[in-house]
Amino acid sequence: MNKRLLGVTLTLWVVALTGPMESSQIQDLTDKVAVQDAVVDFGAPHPQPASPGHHILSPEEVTIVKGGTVTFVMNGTGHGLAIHPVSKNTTRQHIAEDLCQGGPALCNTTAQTARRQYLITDGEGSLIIDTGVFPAQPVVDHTPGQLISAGAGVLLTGSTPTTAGTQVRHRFAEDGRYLVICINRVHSINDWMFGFVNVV
Ligand SMILES: [Cu+2]
Repeated sequence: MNKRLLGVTLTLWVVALTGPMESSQIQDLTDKVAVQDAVVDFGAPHPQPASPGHHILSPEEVTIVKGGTVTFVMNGTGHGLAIHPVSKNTTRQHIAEDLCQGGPALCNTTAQTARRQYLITDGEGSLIIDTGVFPAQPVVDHTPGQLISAGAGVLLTGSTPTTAGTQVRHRFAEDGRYLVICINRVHSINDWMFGFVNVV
Protein backbone atom coordinates (compact mmCIF):
# COMPACT_ATOMS: atom_id res chain seq x y z
CA MET A 1 0.00 0.00 0.00
CA ASN A 2 1.52 3.35 -0.99
CA LYS A 3 1.64 6.22 1.49
CA ARG A 4 -1.21 8.20 -0.07
CA LEU A 5 -3.55 5.23 -0.03
CA LEU A 6 -2.55 4.47 3.58
CA GLY A 7 -3.35 8.07 4.52
CA VAL A 8 -6.80 7.87 2.93
CA THR A 9 -7.49 4.55 4.66
CA LEU A 10 -6.46 5.93 8.06
CA THR A 11 -8.60 9.03 7.56
CA LEU A 12 -11.62 6.88 6.78
CA TRP A 13 -10.96 4.84 9.92
CA VAL A 14 -10.74 7.98 12.07
CA VAL A 15 -14.03 9.24 10.62
CA ALA A 16 -15.62 5.83 11.18
CA LEU A 17 -14.40 5.70 14.79
CA THR A 18 -15.15 9.27 15.86
CA GLY A 19 -18.37 9.96 13.93
CA PRO A 20 -20.83 7.73 15.79
CA MET A 21 -19.11 8.34 19.16
CA GLU A 22 -19.74 12.09 19.02
CA SER A 23 -23.45 11.73 18.30
CA SER A 24 -23.99 9.13 21.05
CA GLN A 25 -22.11 11.27 23.59
CA ILE A 26 -24.65 14.02 23.06
CA GLN A 27 -27.46 11.66 24.04
CA ASP A 28 -25.72 9.67 26.75
CA LEU A 29 -22.63 10.94 28.53
CA THR A 30 -22.07 7.55 30.18
CA ASP A 31 -21.13 6.00 26.84
CA LYS A 32 -17.38 5.91 27.56
CA VAL A 33 -14.66 3.30 27.78
CA ALA A 34 -14.90 1.81 31.28
CA VAL A 35 -12.31 0.52 33.73
CA GLN A 36 -12.97 -1.83 36.67
CA ASP A 37 -11.61 0.51 39.32
CA ALA A 38 -10.59 4.15 39.20
CA VAL A 39 -8.72 6.56 41.45
CA VAL A 40 -9.70 10.23 41.68
CA ASP A 41 -7.71 12.95 43.37
CA PHE A 42 -10.22 14.93 45.43
CA GLY A 43 -8.30 18.20 45.54
CA ALA A 44 -5.27 18.69 43.32
CA PRO A 45 -2.28 16.42 43.98
CA HIS A 46 0.71 17.95 45.75
CA PRO A 47 2.33 20.33 45.14
CA GLN A 48 -1.02 22.10 44.89
CA PRO A 49 -1.64 25.28 42.88
CA ALA A 50 -2.73 28.40 44.77
CA SER A 51 -6.35 28.68 45.96
CA PRO A 52 -8.86 28.26 44.46
CA GLY A 53 -7.03 26.34 41.71
CA HIS A 54 -6.64 23.26 43.92
CA HIS A 55 -10.40 22.85 44.43
CA ILE A 56 -10.73 20.32 41.66
CA LEU A 57 -11.30 16.62 41.05
CA SER A 58 -8.65 14.98 38.91
CA PRO A 59 -9.62 13.47 36.61
CA GLU A 60 -12.83 15.44 36.49
CA GLU A 61 -14.73 12.40 35.24
CA VAL A 62 -14.17 8.63 35.30
CA THR A 63 -16.07 5.69 33.84
CA ILE A 64 -16.14 2.31 35.55
CA VAL A 65 -18.02 -0.92 35.01
CA LYS A 66 -20.99 -1.80 37.21
CA GLY A 67 -19.72 -3.29 40.47
CA GLY A 68 -16.40 -1.47 40.17
CA THR A 69 -15.00 1.03 42.63
CA VAL A 70 -13.74 4.57 42.74
CA THR A 71 -11.18 5.54 45.35
CA PHE A 72 -11.19 9.22 46.24
CA VAL A 73 -7.88 10.50 47.61
CA MET A 74 -8.42 13.58 49.73
CA ASN A 75 -5.67 16.14 49.02
CA GLY A 76 -5.37 19.34 51.00
CA THR A 77 -7.68 20.60 53.69
CA GLY A 78 -11.36 21.06 54.30
CA HIS A 79 -12.92 18.60 51.88
CA GLY A 80 -15.97 16.40 52.29
CA LEU A 81 -17.48 14.07 49.75
CA ALA A 82 -21.04 13.42 48.64
CA ILE A 83 -22.36 11.40 45.71
CA HIS A 84 -25.73 11.86 44.01
CA PRO A 85 -27.24 10.07 41.00
CA VAL A 86 -28.05 12.42 38.11
CA SER A 87 -29.66 11.96 34.70
CA LYS A 88 -27.36 10.51 32.07
CA ASN A 89 -27.49 13.67 29.96
CA THR A 90 -26.20 15.89 32.79
CA THR A 91 -23.25 17.99 31.67
CA ARG A 92 -20.78 19.95 33.75
CA GLN A 93 -22.59 23.08 32.60
CA HIS A 94 -25.92 21.84 34.02
CA ILE A 95 -24.38 21.74 37.50
CA ALA A 96 -22.12 24.79 37.18
CA GLU A 97 -24.95 27.09 36.08
CA ASP A 98 -26.71 26.51 39.42
CA LEU A 99 -23.65 27.53 41.48
CA CYS A 100 -22.15 30.97 42.15
CA GLN A 101 -21.46 32.82 38.89
CA GLY A 102 -18.54 35.15 38.26
CA GLY A 103 -15.50 33.24 39.46
CA PRO A 104 -13.20 34.21 42.35
CA ALA A 105 -13.72 37.94 41.71
CA LEU A 106 -17.40 37.72 42.66
CA CYS A 107 -17.66 34.36 44.45
CA ASN A 108 -15.53 34.58 47.56
CA THR A 109 -15.61 34.55 51.34
CA THR A 110 -15.65 38.37 51.52
CA ALA A 111 -18.87 38.47 49.48
CA GLN A 112 -20.15 35.46 51.50
CA THR A 113 -21.66 33.95 48.37
CA ALA A 114 -21.23 30.41 49.70
CA ARG A 115 -23.66 31.20 52.52
CA ARG A 116 -26.62 31.66 50.18
CA GLN A 117 -29.07 29.03 48.97
CA TYR A 118 -28.47 27.27 45.66
CA LEU A 119 -30.72 24.72 43.98
CA ILE A 120 -28.67 22.30 41.91
CA THR A 121 -30.59 20.55 39.14
CA ASP A 122 -29.50 17.93 36.62
CA GLY A 123 -29.89 17.63 32.85
CA GLU A 124 -33.58 16.78 33.22
CA GLY A 125 -34.25 19.64 35.60
CA SER A 126 -34.66 17.39 38.65
CA LEU A 127 -33.57 18.88 41.97
CA ILE A 128 -30.40 17.10 43.07
CA ILE A 129 -29.17 19.30 45.92
CA ASP A 130 -30.76 22.11 47.92
CA THR A 131 -27.76 23.69 49.66
CA GLY A 132 -29.94 25.60 52.13
CA VAL A 133 -28.39 28.63 53.78
CA PHE A 134 -25.42 28.86 56.11
CA PRO A 135 -25.33 28.32 59.10
CA ALA A 136 -28.61 26.36 59.13
CA GLN A 137 -26.91 23.96 56.71
CA PRO A 138 -23.19 24.31 57.47
CA VAL A 139 -22.20 21.99 54.62
CA VAL A 140 -23.70 20.94 51.29
CA ASP A 141 -25.22 17.74 52.60
CA HIS A 142 -28.61 17.24 50.95
CA THR A 143 -29.88 13.82 52.00
CA PRO A 144 -32.73 12.83 49.63
CA GLY A 145 -31.29 10.80 46.76
CA GLN A 146 -27.80 10.98 48.17
CA LEU A 147 -25.76 7.83 47.68
CA ILE A 148 -23.12 8.52 50.29
CA SER A 149 -21.80 11.40 52.30
CA ALA A 150 -18.42 10.37 53.57
CA GLY A 151 -17.96 11.75 57.03
CA ALA A 152 -21.72 12.40 57.31
CA GLY A 153 -21.37 16.13 56.93
CA VAL A 154 -18.00 16.32 58.65
CA LEU A 155 -14.99 17.43 56.62
CA LEU A 156 -12.35 14.76 56.11
CA THR A 157 -8.63 14.86 56.81
CA GLY A 158 -6.75 15.67 53.63
CA SER A 159 -3.16 14.92 52.74
CA THR A 160 -0.33 17.40 53.18
CA PRO A 161 2.83 17.31 51.04
CA THR A 162 4.29 14.87 53.58
CA THR A 163 1.37 12.95 55.11
CA ALA A 164 -1.35 10.79 53.58
CA GLY A 165 -4.95 11.89 53.84
CA THR A 166 -8.25 10.07 54.04
CA GLN A 167 -9.13 7.76 51.18
CA VAL A 168 -12.78 6.95 50.49
CA ARG A 169 -13.56 3.97 48.29
CA HIS A 170 -17.09 3.48 47.00
CA ARG A 171 -18.40 0.50 45.08
CA PHE A 172 -21.04 1.44 42.52
CA ALA A 173 -23.63 -1.34 42.33
CA GLU A 174 -25.96 0.35 39.85
CA ASP A 175 -25.19 1.79 36.46
CA GLY A 176 -25.82 5.45 35.74
CA ARG A 177 -24.20 8.83 36.01
CA TYR A 178 -23.24 10.26 39.39
CA LEU A 179 -22.35 13.73 40.60
CA VAL A 180 -19.46 13.79 43.06
CA ILE A 181 -19.32 17.07 44.92
CA CYS A 182 -17.37 18.61 47.79
CA ILE A 183 -19.63 19.34 50.75
CA ASN A 184 -17.49 22.32 51.76
CA ARG A 185 -19.76 25.21 50.76
CA VAL A 186 -16.88 27.44 49.65
CA HIS A 187 -15.29 24.71 47.54
CA SER A 188 -18.43 23.58 45.72
CA ILE A 189 -20.50 26.77 45.51
CA ASN A 190 -17.74 29.33 44.89
CA ASP A 191 -15.09 27.20 43.20
CA TRP A 192 -17.22 24.52 41.48
CA MET A 193 -15.44 21.55 43.06
CA PHE A 194 -17.31 18.63 41.54
CA GLY A 195 -16.92 15.84 39.03
CA PHE A 196 -18.70 12.81 37.65
CA VAL A 197 -18.58 9.03 37.79
CA ASN A 198 -20.16 7.01 35.00
CA VAL A 199 -21.08 3.41 35.75
CA VAL A 200 -21.76 1.23 32.69
CU1 LIG B 1 -13.29 20.56 48.91
